[in-house]
Amino acid sequence: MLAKLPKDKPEGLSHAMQRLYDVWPNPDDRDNEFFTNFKYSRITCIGKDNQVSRRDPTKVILVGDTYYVWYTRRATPSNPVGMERCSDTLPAVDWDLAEIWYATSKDGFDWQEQGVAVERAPLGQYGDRSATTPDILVFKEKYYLYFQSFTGTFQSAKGDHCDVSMAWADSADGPWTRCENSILDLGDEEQWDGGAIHDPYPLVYQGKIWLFYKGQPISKEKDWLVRAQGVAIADSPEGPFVKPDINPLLNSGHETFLFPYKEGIAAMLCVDGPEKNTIQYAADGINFNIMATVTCPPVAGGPFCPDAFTDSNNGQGVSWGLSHISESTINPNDARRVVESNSFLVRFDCDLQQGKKNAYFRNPRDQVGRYDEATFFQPTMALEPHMKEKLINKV
Ligand code: AAL
Repeated sequence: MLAKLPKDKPEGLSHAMQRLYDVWPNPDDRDNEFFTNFKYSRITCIGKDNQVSRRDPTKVILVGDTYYVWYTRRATPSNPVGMERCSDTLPAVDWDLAEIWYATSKDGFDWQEQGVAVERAPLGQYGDRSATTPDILVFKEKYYLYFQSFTGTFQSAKGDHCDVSMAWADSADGPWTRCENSILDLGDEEQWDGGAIHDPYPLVYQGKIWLFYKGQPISKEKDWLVRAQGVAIADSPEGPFVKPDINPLLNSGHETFLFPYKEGIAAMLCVDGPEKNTIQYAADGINFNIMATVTCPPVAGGPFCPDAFTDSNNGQGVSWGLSHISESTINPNDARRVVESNSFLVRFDCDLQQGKKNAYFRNPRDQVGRYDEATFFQPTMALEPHMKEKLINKV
């Protein structure tokens, strides 16, 4: 075959060569508008902090000349102790016994923590255990925070079970009024979202509010779909939210961030599933296709996305946002696994905008240099001594 690819797909190509026509927008990442490297920066005030965990930032929004972000904040006397040992004061998981706080910034690097936005409800009431994993909607000059609402104690039998609730305010600085119930119902017992609904993520699209979310089934058995995401659509922020029959829309990902792009919606998938670390695009907001694979994507990214709510039908994309990094410790109940013990917020920059592209983010070869010695031998990558022993002795 000639090196210059014919415009129309020739017959008799290998599968790999067919994919250059059928799947990938361009044979070179540098010419693929959906490809980007991600660069990270430390931020002030809401960055690394050994006493306080901050995670799962919302989209960043601009109000006047000030950026706003909301996030899960936990300040407890100990690190998470697991669902079996948690108490009224000891958190089960990193997002337990948490509240939603917010911070502001003039430049996206230097942040000031402003205080609590949504507190936990008083003991005994709906939402008394934890308010976590928020995301923001601005709609008809009002502000809406959608978040995970936990009531009662964590129980290992129920797992990471919560409702999706909402709070609203006339100003980004609050005060926030919280709903006293869930605004998005779990699916039926056998549905893909029958066990839990996490990571609510609102956008305004095609004249309606599209609330994307991650679902989880009741069972984790092999033939159940354990990681998928879908959407629920409403005319107004209070709902009712209606789930289209075609759900789920993504078969992979965790804490996925999405953004209007051109006439459709793009999604950055990380962490879980066969299509992790991909950027996908759906021209109709529903049927997503893989457009690029990326390295080190932001975890739980909250992009600055000026047209998230403008329904412009010509989304401009994303060039920066906040995400989180979680410290991991070995799970006391299972040495093969790690648990997130403390998280902190960082800034990411990237090149996912329409128009002029920035060469600084576009060379995939730059990623090679990222994987230095420290990467390969960090605690969660290095082979542990007990495992080395087992491999040598073939046990
Ligand atoms: C995150 C999110 C949700 C989960 C927990 C906190 O990764 O998917 O928010 O409930 O972990």
